[in-house]
Amino acid sequence: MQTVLVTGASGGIGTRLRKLMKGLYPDIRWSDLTPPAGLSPDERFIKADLAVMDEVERAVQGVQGIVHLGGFSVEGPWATILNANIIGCYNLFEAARRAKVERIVFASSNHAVGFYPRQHTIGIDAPVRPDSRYGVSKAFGEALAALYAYKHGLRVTSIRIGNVADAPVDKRRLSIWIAPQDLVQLIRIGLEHPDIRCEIFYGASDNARAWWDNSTAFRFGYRPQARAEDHAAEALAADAKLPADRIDEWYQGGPFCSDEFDGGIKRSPV
Ligand code: 15L
Repeated sequence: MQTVLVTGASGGIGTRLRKLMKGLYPDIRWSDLTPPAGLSPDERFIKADLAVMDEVERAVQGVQGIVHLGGFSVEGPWATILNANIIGCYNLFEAARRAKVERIVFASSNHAVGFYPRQHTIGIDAPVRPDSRYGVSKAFGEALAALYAYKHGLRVTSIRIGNVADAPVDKRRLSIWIAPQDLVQLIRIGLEHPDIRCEIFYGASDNARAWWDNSTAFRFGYRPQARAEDHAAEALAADAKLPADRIDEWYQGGPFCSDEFDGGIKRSPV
């Protein structure tokens, strides 16, 4: 892997990756709508609006691998999700195919499956249950990944990222937290492992309270180093200060499920 493009370079995860991926690949191109803060002279930036195919095509030229973090990273109005995450993701995969990019690591999200109750442990074979328009866009990205892998031969890994932070900040995050270094480990598997075809991993650290069966990632050699339980006391203390919310606390997607919820808890799937 000589040249790697990372989209969404100016966002929260991109900013962390710029430090952690330094020197991992000979040529890393960082892309976004605006340059990341503190870009150093040895870092290469390419401006690209994901919703504009010409700009995406320019960004992927000569690249072997892409880490696609770009797009809108929370729930938003339909027009925003449509442009940034649906059209943007299509443009990225299609431009990658045209430019003969070998591999894509797609930043999917736990919100593609957010409407599973917390009492369920789900693997990657559970049907998607998005909890938001944002979650739908991540399920769409996973579907694009399968199309471009099986029809066009790209090697694609979708990582259903939980929550990237230095430590889990509340009870829900104790189950879904991923430390930045563990995320880098998963990304490297996606970019380098010889047997990748079309995989889905859960982006979670070694979390004793996990709701996800991450055995596929473990089979590819993932060995998370960070343990959520080491931060349990602080996370539970912070959680005690949050307002009680039945929907939020029932489902894995938390506030993304309770936001705009008018389905009636009794009629909702368990
Ligand atoms: C996500 O997918 C978001 O990008 C992030 O901002 C967090 O809200 C995270 O999920 C989460 O579920 O905590």
